[in-house]
Amino acid sequence: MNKELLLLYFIMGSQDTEQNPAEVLKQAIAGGITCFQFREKGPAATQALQMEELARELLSICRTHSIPFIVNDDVELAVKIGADGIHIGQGDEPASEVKKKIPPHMVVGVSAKTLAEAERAVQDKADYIGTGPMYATTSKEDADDPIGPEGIQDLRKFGITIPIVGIGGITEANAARVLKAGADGVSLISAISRAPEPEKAARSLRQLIHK
Ligand code: TZP
Ligand code: MG
Repeated sequence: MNKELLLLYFIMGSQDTEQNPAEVLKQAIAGGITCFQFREKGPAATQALQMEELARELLSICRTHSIPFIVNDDVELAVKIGADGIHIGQGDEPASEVKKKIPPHMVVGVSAKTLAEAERAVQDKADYIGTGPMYATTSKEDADDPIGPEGIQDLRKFGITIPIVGIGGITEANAARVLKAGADGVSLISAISRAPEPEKAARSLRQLIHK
């Protein structure tokens, strides 16, 4: 995956907005996001059938605008709908196993926080790593304590060269710091999904981190 596509990586599920997710996604794209992850999680998330329907709707919006569409966790769903990638965490199957179940062109992203986790992801040929939480977040129920941009700096210092995105509590106020620490992009939920005007929020972020 071209790492430029990770620059402004928007993540959302129906639990992350009071608005219509399709509308929020369209606005986020108009504002300049470069990648999208469908992450349907938690008690407010939709159930299986509805989830596939929503995934297909959001995928089709992404396709129209040539924005990569990544599915969180659900390998089966990602393959079924023909997503561009899958993002997995440490609690999921390792990337090396996931790779056996997906077409070769499909991107695999892995959440990795420690050096050992990142090294394993590299060994498993992950396409990128998501590291965090950078800052405190309310969008993930079981989020660990924040590690700050220093967490990315450390991974770089110890030789992790594959693309990294920072995640967790990223806003206009701190996005530049995350990039400066060595990230190729910022991934975020609420700064766009819960903004009164998602398009405006995405545009400001994009201008701020313009490369
Ligand atoms: N993984 C680590 S923090 C987080 C995820 C999915 C939530 C990020 O959401 P927000 O609203 O950008 O803090
Ligand atoms: Mg997961």
